[in-house]
Amino acid sequence: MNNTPAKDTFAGFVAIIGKPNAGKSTFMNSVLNEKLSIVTPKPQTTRKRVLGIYTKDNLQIVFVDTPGFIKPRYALHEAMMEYVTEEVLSSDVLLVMFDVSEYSAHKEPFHSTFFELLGKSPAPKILLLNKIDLLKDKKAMLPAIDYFAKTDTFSEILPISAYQPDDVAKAIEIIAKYIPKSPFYYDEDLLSTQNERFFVSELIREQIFLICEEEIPYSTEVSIVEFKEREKGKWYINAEIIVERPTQKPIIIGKDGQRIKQIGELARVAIENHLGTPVYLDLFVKVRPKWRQNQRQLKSFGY
Ligand SMILES: Nc1nc2c(ncn2[C@@H]2O[C@H](COP(=O)(O)OP(=O)(O)OP(=O)(O)O)[C@@H](O)[C@H]2O)c(=O)[nH]1
Ligand SMILES: [Mg+2]
Repeated sequence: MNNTPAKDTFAGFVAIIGKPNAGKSTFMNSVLNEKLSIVTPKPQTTRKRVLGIYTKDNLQIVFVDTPGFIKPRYALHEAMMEYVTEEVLSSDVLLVMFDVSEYSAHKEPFHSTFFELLGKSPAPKILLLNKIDLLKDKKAMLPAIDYFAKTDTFSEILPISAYQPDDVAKAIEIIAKYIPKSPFYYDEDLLSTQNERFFVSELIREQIFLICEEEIPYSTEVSIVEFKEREKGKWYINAEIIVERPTQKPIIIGKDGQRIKQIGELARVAIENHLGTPVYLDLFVKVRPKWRQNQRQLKSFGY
């Protein structure tokens, strides 16, 4: 019989919250050194919760990447904000991400409703002032630090660049101090909980965000219709790109089908990298009028 006492383990859920485009998904990917959440320069890229499970020695931090905090304009936004609220109310630690390069003394960094939501959680709150690499003069972050310190909301305030491994390591060290004693929630080899269909649809949506302009990325959803793993030869994936209006369909398709071809080629490469196998990707564009405002439709897309 083994008489050595079991080592104490520490485990907890850490919600990554903040405004759109602050670098929440970038940070989580940096922590896990893996592309789990899609990242684009456009706001409102993330729409669902994405888990990133960091396990090292006797510590497991379950990061939950969330959509950026916004005032809802559609049922889609309401579903997105429901994820944020649920994570704020249930997480062990709240990691608030703010793009410090956009701080201005003349503008409130967060809408008051964001602080109201934070106030509903007893969890310790850690503020990451992200994108310090964009500051020409590092002193420029002092007014932001001062402002947030005066809110009396945060246990820690740490300036970082989500691109810098040293900064990310420092952030993990600080977060770890607040993780409670608990058994692990997940197998130590597991990185995330979403299925492959989810990652594939996200990688297609990422290309639409990167390639299409204006309202198109926001009016678009991706739905996997067929996902066939094959022992031999390429896997077959058939996906629908859903748009809101008939006029948006030719925009996605492009002249002589050039745009959808480009989306398909770039997404296929990303999907092959992710799955580690060659893939045949078939894309079709479908119109679902006002899907962003339709609860049933949203449900069918997994919201
Ligand atoms: N210069 C710089 N850019 C960054 C940094 N972190 C993230 N970015 C960029 O900021 C943009 C937004 O990053 P995301 O990680 O998608 O931001 P997000 O907070 O997840 O955004 P939403 O999903 O829309 O809420 C991308 O173009 C990133 O490459 C950083 O530390 N420095
Ligand atoms: Mg994101």
